[in-house]
Amino acid sequence: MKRIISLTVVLLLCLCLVSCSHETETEANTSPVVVGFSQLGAESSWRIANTESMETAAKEAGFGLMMENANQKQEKQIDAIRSFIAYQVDVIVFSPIVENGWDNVLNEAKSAKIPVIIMDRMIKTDDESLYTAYVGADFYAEGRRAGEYLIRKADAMNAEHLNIIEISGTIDSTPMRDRQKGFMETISVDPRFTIIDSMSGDFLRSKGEECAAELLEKHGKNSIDVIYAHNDAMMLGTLDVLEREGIVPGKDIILITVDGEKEAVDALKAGKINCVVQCTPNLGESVMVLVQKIISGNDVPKIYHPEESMFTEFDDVTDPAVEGF
Ligand code: GYE
Repeated sequence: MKRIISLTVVLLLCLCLVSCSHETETEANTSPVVVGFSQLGAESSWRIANTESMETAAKEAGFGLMMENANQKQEKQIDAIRSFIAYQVDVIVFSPIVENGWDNVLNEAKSAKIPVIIMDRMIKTDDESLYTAYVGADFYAEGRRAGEYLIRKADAMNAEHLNIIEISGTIDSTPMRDRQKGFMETISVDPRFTIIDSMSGDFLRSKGEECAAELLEKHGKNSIDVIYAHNDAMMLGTLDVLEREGIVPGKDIILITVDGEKEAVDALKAGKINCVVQCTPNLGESVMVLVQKIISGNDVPKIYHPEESMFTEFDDVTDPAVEGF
């Protein structure tokens, strides 16, 4: 009998220990790391996928995510960052809509000792201490890839001369500047190419459509050989215009775009788009790995570019690897 009683006591003690340690665990979990995230908007499928990637990665890492969407307004992003500072989040992450105008608010974050990760687009500043790390694509390399595809295409067609229209992204944003620079620098060494016009479609499908309609009207379809759009959304808007006008996309006019969303990759497979330069929106996991390292006091690389490539009409587009997000 005695033995049974002492066994029961031991068992009860074990149970208590297990539940006690469980309690301390849950207690620790009640104050998770909080990441303040200022997203710039919801202008494209890329952006929506990027937001989802941040939400999923934060959840998987067990971090709280305070997210504010700025609807394409820099002032709203600045307000959001200020609110994260007031809340004393552990780390601030933001995707800057344009490159200039961040020094003041980032100095405030620095004074509050809150580390900042810049995600996707970059800022222009003379003070690199204003951010801990940057995670985002090499947009210059993307622009170069678009140019390299065009040179290959011109060779394959034995083209003597090609007139190009550019539909660019948001003025003064990093992807706009660098996709333009990379493309121009690559083709400018080749006398077969002339950029006859460039217009900003703000990365929006509706504006891309407007630009395409206006440029087509202005130049006439026979003097446009190539359209280079800085993202898929604007290219998909352009496709709508071309098809309405009875122009055969991908044949009458060569179409080059950037991002790699499913609708654009499907259009490449259907022969309507000639080249899709990839830009991954799935940056969330890399960002959360950095957050973890930063709060644990570890060093992190200042710049991280994900690996990217492109899909073109010269590839085997039936390969399952040719897939959009
Ligand atoms: O290409 C575009 C989005 O900054 C890389 O923004 C991002 C760009 C992307 O609106 O679709």
